[in-house]
Amino acid sequence: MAQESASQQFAQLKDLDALHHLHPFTTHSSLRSGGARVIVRGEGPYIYDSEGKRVLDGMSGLWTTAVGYGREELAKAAYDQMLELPFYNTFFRTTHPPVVELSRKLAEMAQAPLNNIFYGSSGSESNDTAIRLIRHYWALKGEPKRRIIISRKNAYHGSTIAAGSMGGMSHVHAHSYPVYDGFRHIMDPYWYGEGEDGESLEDFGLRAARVLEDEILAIGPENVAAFAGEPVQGAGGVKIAPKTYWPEIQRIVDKYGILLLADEVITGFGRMGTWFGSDYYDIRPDIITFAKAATSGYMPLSGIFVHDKIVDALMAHNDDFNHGYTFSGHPVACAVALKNIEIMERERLVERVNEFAAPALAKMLAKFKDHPLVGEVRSVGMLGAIELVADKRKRRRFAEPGRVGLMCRNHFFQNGFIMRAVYDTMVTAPPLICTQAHFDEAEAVIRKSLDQTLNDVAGEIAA
Ligand code: PXG
Repeated sequence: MAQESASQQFAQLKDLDALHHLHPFTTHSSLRSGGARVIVRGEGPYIYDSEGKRVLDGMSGLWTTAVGYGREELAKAAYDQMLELPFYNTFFRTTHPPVVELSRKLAEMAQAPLNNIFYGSSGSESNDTAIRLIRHYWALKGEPKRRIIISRKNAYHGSTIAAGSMGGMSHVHAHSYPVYDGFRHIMDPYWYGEGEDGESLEDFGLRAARVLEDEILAIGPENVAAFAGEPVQGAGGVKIAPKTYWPEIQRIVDKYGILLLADEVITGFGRMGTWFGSDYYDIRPDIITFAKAATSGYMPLSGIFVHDKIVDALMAHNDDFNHGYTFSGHPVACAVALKNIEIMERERLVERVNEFAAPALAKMLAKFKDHPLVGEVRSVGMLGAIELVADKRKRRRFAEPGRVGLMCRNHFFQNGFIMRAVYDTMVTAPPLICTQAHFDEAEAVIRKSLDQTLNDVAGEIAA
């Protein structure tokens, strides 16, 4: 009886959700007819829905819950800070202990010249801050013409007008009417999609990086402010650049003296087995943007690390940088970030990714490379992808991109493991705490779901 009324309540909740809640990146007409899945609880790497179904969360919420769900310590850190000082702003020469402590901690963790942090509450805000600061920097340096930021196709940098324009997703641009001026997009380092027949990964990496130089020369180096890129493209399909790519990008950026912005909203805070993806690739960004796993998502917090040379330019200029958010350096979010980093250090989660979890994920995914539906598997750190194709020998995709990915994603959820479909690329970013038992559980679901999908599309697969 009690159970029945709970399920009635959830049915009503779904109806109300469809009536009153506009979801991000969602086809609302379909939501109104089917309703959303109601997620009610999380514990460790698992989430639970309103039907009582337990699902292993292979997407960490959305590339976010590094330390997993249900951490009482994080709740306690928020609770204590809320009682002490739930909010005060950091404008007008005020500060508070959590923001100072977090800034000191982050400066210690980052590469040497990144000693200052500017805060926001989302990755999009951070990228907007970075865009404004980059342009302001060049104006302060007496080169105001340097305004253009070059980024990559299929990059995701957020949904605000500026961050969405810096991103390279055409379906986002299509809803910006028109794209905000001053951004150019070059090819992404996606060997599986863009590599030519017989082209090695290494050669392709160099070719993809050198497009940056061509673009700089075409625009005129005197007009270029920065290059922006995610160390690994996440929402674009976990596209992992060949090893030759980032060193060549660094060479080009240095040669033309433009700034390098590393968007580490996904790769920051341990996901690659290093604190930052920039450490993994040994690149030297002038700005790093971060969000998501800084708090494991328990509170919204984002920020940008700023190179000393940019800070020096601000210092030399006796005026405001006219930018900031009410919640820049929110005390509760900062307290939670500090505790989250403490947990990661105490449990050696970053080292653990390196020593155990990343190799375990890679090994598990590699078991699917001979599956008839799978064109490629790839992974780095705790980021992985499976390409679903119609003809694996010819790297031929399915007609109507995304249809098969969506079918597969639904099987995954039904079978108990969340992967996200980026068109027909299945991607995963599991919590950093996953054990071998979790990888085994994921493996069984992936096998079953790929077989079910293969069954659905059997007639479309090349023999
Ligand atoms: N940069 C990167 C690299 C991101 O992945 C953002 C910036 C923007 O962060 P906010 O906090 O403003 O959302 C992101 C966000 C997906 C998906 O479908 C990915 C993100 C957000 C929503 C959906 O994979 N990444």
